[in-house]
Amino acid sequence: MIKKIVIMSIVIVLIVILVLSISSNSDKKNTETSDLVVEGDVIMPTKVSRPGCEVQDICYIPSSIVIEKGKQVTWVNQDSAFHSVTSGFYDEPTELFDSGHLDPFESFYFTFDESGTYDYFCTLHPWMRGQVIVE
Ligand SMILES: [Cu+2]
Repeated sequence: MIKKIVIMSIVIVLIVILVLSISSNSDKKNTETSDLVVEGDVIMPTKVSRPGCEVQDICYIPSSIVIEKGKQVTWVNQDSAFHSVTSGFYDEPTELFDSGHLDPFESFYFTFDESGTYDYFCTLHPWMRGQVIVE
C-alpha cells in the first residue's frame, strides 16, 4: 500500500515537472519570435505585388510620411514577395537611395539630412509609390 502511494506521488511529481517545462519552453519561443519583428516607420504590406494597392494609396503604409530634418526612416517589407525602396520615380529614378531587392521581413533605412519632398517607388512594381516629406 505504501509502495503504491510512493509510486503514485513520483508519477504526479514527474507530470508536474513535464507540464512546467513545456509551458516555460513555449514562453521562450514567443519572446524569441517577437524579438525578430523589426519596427518600421513605413511598411510594405501583403499582396502589393499585384496592381490595386495604388487605388487606395496603400502600397507603402503610410504612403506619405513627414519627418524632421536629420531623422531616419525605416521601411520593413511585410509581404512575402521582394520589394524595393528606390528614390525618384519608376521612369525617372534619382541616385539618392536604393534598398535593392528586400527579402520578406527585411528592412531598409535612410537618413534625410536636407528638407524637401522625396518621392520613391519599387523597381519591381511600378504602381508602388511613396513619399517622404522632410521639414
Ligand atoms: Cu514591390
